[in-house]
Amino acid sequence: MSDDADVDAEAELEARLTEQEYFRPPTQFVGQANVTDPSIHERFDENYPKCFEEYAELLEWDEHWDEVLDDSNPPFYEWFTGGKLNASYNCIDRHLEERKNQAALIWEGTDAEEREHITYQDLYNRVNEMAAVLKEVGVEEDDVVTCHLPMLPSLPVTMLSCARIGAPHSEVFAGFSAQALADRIDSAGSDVVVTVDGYYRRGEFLNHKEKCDEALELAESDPDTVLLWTRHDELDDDVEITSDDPYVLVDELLENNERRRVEPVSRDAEDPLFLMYTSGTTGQPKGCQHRTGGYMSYVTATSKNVLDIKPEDTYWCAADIGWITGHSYIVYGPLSLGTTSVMYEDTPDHPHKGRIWEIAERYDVDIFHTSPTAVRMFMKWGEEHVQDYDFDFRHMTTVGEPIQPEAWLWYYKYIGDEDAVIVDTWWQTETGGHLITNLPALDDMKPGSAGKAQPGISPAIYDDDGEPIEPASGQAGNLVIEDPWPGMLQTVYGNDERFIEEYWQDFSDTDSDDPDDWVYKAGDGAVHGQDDYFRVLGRLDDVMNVAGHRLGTMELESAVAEVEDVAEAAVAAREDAEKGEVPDVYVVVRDGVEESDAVRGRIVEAVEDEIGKFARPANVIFCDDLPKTRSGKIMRRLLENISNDEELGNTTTLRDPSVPEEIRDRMRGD
Ligand code: 6R9
Repeated sequence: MSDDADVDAEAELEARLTEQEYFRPPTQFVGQANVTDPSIHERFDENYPKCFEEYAELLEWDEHWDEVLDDSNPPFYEWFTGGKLNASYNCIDRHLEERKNQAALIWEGTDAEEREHITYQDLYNRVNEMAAVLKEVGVEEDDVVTCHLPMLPSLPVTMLSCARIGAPHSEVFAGFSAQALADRIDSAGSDVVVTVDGYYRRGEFLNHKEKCDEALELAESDPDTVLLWTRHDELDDDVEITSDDPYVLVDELLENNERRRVEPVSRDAEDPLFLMYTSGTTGQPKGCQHRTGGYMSYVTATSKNVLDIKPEDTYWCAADIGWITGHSYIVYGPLSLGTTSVMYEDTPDHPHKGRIWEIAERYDVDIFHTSPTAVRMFMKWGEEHVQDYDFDFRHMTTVGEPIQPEAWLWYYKYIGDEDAVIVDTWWQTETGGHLITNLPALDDMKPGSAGKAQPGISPAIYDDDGEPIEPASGQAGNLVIEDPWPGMLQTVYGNDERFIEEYWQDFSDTDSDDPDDWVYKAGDGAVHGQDDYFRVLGRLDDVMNVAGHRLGTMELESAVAEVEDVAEAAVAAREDAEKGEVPDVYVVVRDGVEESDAVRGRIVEAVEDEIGKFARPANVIFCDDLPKTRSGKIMRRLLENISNDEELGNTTTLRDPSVPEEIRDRMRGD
């Protein structure tokens, strides 16, 4: 083709893509998909909640359940009661007969030459040995083990070892700071913590143990043991263990336990599998507690139905296991189906901007899962970084935030080559697995829309007074889920009251024992369209979504308040072309403190220390006063208007209506 023809083809395609609202899944995809029968929705609706037995039947149970759903004490629903199973057995042991020599995990390190193909047999050996190590240091069934591990094989190995002995894990994303780790160790009451000496970021070795050292100082509790994995064969030269540390080298203990076998503990379906802390609207992060039976059933089924995973596939979810996406869709769902799951240690631009596609080509990846933030970044880097690599995805997905149609189209065209199916998956840490997303062979793709409800899932839109808005009305409102589902969180760890307050109280009759009176609040705004597709608009509460990571305004504000120079502070989300949202901090300094870059620096540092570098404020804006109501509540919505250069909303309820304009003037004058 000549250059001119290229340009014409491109223009024609762009025009078609812009005019077209729906995209058909490719025929060859439909022909091979795991779910092809459109009656699945009806079948599930008619048989709720028994329909979910189909999901549980994808697992091997030690004992069959008595009842699918016990809803006698809402919102403390119980799933597959009386059933018994082990998650590590389901992810490993049951596959050995058929595929012990197939890779369960393919790990690629910072350096492309450093790779591991961990077969199901290897994974079995490693998990048994690590389970023996956990037992050796005194971990017992139901003890919560806090992990602070990056994208190394030791992370899934540790999680599955915990699951094997029935000790819930609580993995804290490696990017979280020492303070955040300390808070989570305290909240979970962990006696045993698992970390690693270091890992690589953009090719540089990061001393990761340091964060744990500091966390131990900051924590109120006093863990007995810290199990320390090593990134290389031995402890890195720059990392030290002093004699009074609670650190023990995992490798040394593994040596004592070579070839040890640990029987998987038979867990009640309702026994917790793990905790995952997530940001809420108030106070400290909440430990979302996930059960074994319902969670495993739900993530296995959605991995099969939505991600269309087959055991012979090579599947790559390019997320971090430290977040729920990685738990559900790198580790538990894919391994439960016996597929090959890819992990990569470093960033997408290391050592060049084509690294992701190079990996996709090398392992012949079939299914690729990423976030809209990553898609926007790839788009900004340009398609020239993609085109040199020969890969062919059958199926692609996005998760974590709404995807703009332009980004979707770019992804479809340049990554999917217009012949892959794409699903946009809406769900949350709390929901365990996908709730709103199309079944890829059944529904047309619609850029910017998450699609239909999953079978048996009942999303609805309610107005602010708690009244249901008519289905498919196209009117925006609060996204709620009316009926319970197996992947839902059990509670907030150790705090049932907070569980009710955060998720149920607003739209439920909390005095009632009738499950119909209980409705789960997602905290997102959404629209239910005539085509039965849901478009998710974003958080309605004080939670922002920075590059797909959830951050509570309150957490950010309390980090800023730690800085002595600060009298008062409020945080607002600024829209950002790449990260979706970024935090702007509005600060009133104490009397006598000079507004300076030094103060700005201390504020940024405080946020990095308290939460992590990924939460770094985009701007620190000094002001004389914050916009407040007469009762003294900070009106963050107005600050958001200022950050995004929008019209100021109603200011008449302010104690001093001139404040927002003053802030705006000062910003413009700066
Ligand atoms: C899985 C995960 C949950 C919040 C959620 C919503 C946003 C997630 C989305 C989406 C639009 C999608 N979100 N998926 N918004 N479209 N497909 O991301 O969990 O970290 O708990 O975040 O993310 O606001 O409420 P989590």
